[in-house]
Amino acid sequence: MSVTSYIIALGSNRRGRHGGPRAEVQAALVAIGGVRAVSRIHETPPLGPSIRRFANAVAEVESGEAPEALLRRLKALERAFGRRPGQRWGARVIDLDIVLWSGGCWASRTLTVPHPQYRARRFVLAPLAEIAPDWRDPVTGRATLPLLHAVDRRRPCA
Ligand code: A4P
Ligand code: MG
Repeated sequence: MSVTSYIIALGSNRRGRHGGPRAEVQAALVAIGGVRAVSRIHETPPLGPSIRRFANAVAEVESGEAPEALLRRLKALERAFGRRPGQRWGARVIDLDIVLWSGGCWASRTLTVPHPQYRARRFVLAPLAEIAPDWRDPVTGRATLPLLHAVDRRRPCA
């Protein structure tokens, strides 16, 4: 199979066996492997009901896996890091979402790429702008930087 590029968003707002949220994100980057580029780790205010702040980062990963195979591996990694199924949007040791891939769009029962919410999320777009400012959303045709600016215009104080 040919090599494919994926953009993966990492988030943590709970201590795990590697340490605090930053250490969990760093350990997850090592575990995922194939990292070609990685953003800084951003400390972000929680969106949704969680109280704890998040560590968020975005990585470009090279992989020969098809999207569903990568999702299965990421879910297995989340479990290995100690993430337990529970309240949606609850505090989590690690959350690994597939944001974009070089193949364009993917839609199945278990996986939608691009991630349906990434266009509205500053905690994804700001780190993404560091490593892939020109990557175009295949659905809207808009690149990362204009998407980030649009979010900032809507919430000038966030
Ligand atoms: N799924 C479908 N498409 C995808 C995709 N592109 N990537 C399915 C990953 N998974 C995808 O996700 C639930 C199911 O979505 C998966 O089993 C998969 O089949 P999950 O990760 O198990 O559950 P979740 O994370 O609780 O739900 P969700 O909808 O992924 O939540 P989000 O969107 O990840 O939001 N605030 C800050 N500051 N930073 C954060 O990182 N994260 C969240 C969680 C809320 N607030 C936050 C942050
Ligand atoms: Mg998720």
